[in-house]
Amino acid sequence: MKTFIAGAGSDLGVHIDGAHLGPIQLLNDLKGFYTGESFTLVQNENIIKSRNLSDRRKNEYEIDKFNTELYKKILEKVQDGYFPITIGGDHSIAVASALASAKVHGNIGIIWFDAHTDYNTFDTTVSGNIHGLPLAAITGYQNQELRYFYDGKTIQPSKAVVVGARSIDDWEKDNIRYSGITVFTTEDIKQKGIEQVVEEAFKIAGEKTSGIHISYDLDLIDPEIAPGVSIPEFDGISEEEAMKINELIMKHLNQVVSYDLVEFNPLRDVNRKTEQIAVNLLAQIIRAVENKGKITERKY
Ligand SMILES: [Mn+2]
Repeated sequence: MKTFIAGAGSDLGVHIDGAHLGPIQLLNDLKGFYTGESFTLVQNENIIKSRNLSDRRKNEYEIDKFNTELYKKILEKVQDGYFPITIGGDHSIAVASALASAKVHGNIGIIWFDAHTDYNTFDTTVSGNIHGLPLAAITGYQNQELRYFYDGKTIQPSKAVVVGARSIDDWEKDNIRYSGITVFTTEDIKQKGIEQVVEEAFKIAGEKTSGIHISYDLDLIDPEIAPGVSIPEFDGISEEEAMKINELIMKHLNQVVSYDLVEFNPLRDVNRKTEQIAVNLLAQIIRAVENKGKITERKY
């Protein structure tokens, strides 16, 4: 199957700088490996960014403008039958990628691999960082300001699953309860094992849906192993578990219709540790998608 790679170079969703440099770095690393036909890079340039901690709606209009452009580019390619792989950028860019997929594939589910649930609203956010709001926007729970560009159906909360959460704000917990999304914490992963948790996530997101969007935030992984993210959280999953998740995603590739890898921040990385993991994850997915439906395996 044909892949379309969208670099989404924006860090407008977080007061810490650097995630906007993630995609250009990763696209560069993937050069020579990536043999697909199509890619784009949307870069946010010439923007005066708000980093003001008391600003409750940091860069709201700029993010909307960025995502409108990104959405159009991804949508066009999904309509042409491509499988989009979107490289962030902070997690706010997933509003564009997930909804482009929902627009074309209809009633899809979503699995959100993340240390955070990203389920705040403009009323509940403590930081005013919009990268903490996208999953609520995607599942139609308030935040319509983040999807003005979208005229399709949002993803049903009952088909949305978060895996790996370990930092959830108090008011955000109320949003989660009211909405009905499913959350598996790192505690659940410790108890049940990563494989069982991910299989349950696929069951929920895949039940009576026409596909699944995967959104993979690198802060899911422990910051000792992957420090190159803007908001690290202690006690994350191991590298083996991170790779296991990718393996399970590839196992379910007949259901998966789109994939994001977000929040790589090169300015925060140490000895390119996070970059290496990100490249490995992306390379595996690209190869698996491109081989999907092929009889002979291409050798790289
Ligand atoms: Mn996130």
